[in-house]
Amino acid sequence: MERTLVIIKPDAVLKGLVLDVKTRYILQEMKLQRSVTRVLDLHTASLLYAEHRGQFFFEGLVLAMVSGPCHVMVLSGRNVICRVREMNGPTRDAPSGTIRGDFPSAGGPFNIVHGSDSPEAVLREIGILFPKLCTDE
Ligand code: IDP
Ligand code: MG
Repeated sequence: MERTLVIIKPDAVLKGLVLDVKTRYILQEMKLQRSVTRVLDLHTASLLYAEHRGQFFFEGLVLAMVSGPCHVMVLSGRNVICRVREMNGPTRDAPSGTIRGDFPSAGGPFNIVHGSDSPEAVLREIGILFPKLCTDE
């Protein structure tokens, strides 16, 4: 069974969208392995998005991610990495029917959700946010 890491970003958490977004994944036969609401610190947010360091939006992205609580989840299921990213929708101009398309956001870094984009990213991101899960299993 594949795993992925999903983050409901602070703007969505503050708007009270956690349950609605989470339910969408669960209805697609994805299993919730771990979930926690926590405020990321600057170091953790920078590590998570390290691949974007140097891009014009990096500082704004990191500040957005520490601007309030995130809801961080590990989901498992068949082909879950790809299916979550399809459900989330593209980074910009996401169509309706996708999570990013259906829930309003302020745009820029505030696009409701993050989903890991590869098996390597899953391991790296779970290692940052749920280190115990990595050593246990
Ligand atoms: P993804 O979240 O769809 O995988 P990435 O290209 O990996 O998209 O970018 C990571 C995050 O960085 C995006 O979800 C978004 O929050 C932010 N981001 C990406 N491009 C821009 C931009 O042009 N302006 C502001 N923020 C951006
Ligand atoms: Mg990405």
